[in-house]
Amino acid sequence: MPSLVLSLLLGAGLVQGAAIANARPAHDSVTQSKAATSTTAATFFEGTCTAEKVTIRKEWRKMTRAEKDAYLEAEKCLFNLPANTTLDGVTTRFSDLQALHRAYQNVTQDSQFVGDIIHNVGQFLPWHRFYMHTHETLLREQCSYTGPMSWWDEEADANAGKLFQSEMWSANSFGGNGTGADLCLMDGAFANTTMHIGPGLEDSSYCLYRDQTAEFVQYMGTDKLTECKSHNDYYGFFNCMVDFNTSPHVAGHNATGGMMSDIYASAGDPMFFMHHNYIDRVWWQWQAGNSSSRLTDMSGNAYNMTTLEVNGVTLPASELNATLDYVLQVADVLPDVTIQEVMNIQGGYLCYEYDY
Ligand SMILES: [Cu+2]
Repeated sequence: MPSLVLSLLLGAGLVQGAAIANARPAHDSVTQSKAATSTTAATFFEGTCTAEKVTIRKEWRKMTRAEKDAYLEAEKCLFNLPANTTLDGVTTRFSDLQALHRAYQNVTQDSQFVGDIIHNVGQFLPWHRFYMHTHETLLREQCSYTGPMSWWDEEADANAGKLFQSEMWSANSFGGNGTGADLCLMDGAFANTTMHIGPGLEDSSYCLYRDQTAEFVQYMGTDKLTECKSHNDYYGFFNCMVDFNTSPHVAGHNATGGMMSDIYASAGDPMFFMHHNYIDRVWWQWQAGNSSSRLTDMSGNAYNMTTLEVNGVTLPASELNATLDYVLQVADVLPDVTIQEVMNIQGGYLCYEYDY
């Protein structure tokens, strides 16, 4: 299999998706081998995942005060542990996560620049499911977190017409909108946090910032989700849900705004993980809606074909599609897995359920 070297070479590479602050030369460099209705009423236990072992991911508002505090403390613990990757710009264990999400948007494989291999590609949803699991694993193993993982019910907040008035943004949760000229986050558990990854592909010291933007809320409510879930095939669902600028995935990023709208640096805002667990839940709801086909339904390009074309990259046809045996990586923070291993959130490698 080809080796991946996250690029030092990108000048003004192609970027897609959410707004990008800039496209300066990358600093990340790592070498690794590419080895090889209610959802929740239904269970799909397999292998080592059993009813006794399954963990429940709870919507933030369903968490007790003690659970919320423990979750926020564990996240802050990751901000206070030393980095454990060699990705450039890392300063803390949390920044390892942020940096690896960026690194996979800037990939050189066998000396060929292939760019972003985690967005606008078929493996988007499985990779981000694996990435959410990676975050959970760090909270539990490095910060002794024993409580539930959590998610943000964006659909409910959008339907209620008060996305930015919800408890998510309160001073004893994730804090609210940015304030001042730099839109720095000044309240909540992550107030006054200095970031070191980004903006964009740059590394500098700047505040964790937000810029809540109401125009995107229209893509986050039940109408849009119903449209996306009406697709019978993964590709249609994925495009509607994740890929288009009118998608709930992009809307959640851009409604939160600030760092969350910077595709490279976005994982620096702890809301990223609440948002992507929500997106993961919607994918799971869709999968569970027709499990006989959708637990194995994977498709789409494995690479951004425009990036390959612009850079004159040629790859074997066998590598161009996202298939169940495609290998997902998180810069060795956890061992690689295949897409197949994360298709079922109760398939043994993963073992969780959403509370509703
Ligand atoms: Cu992402």
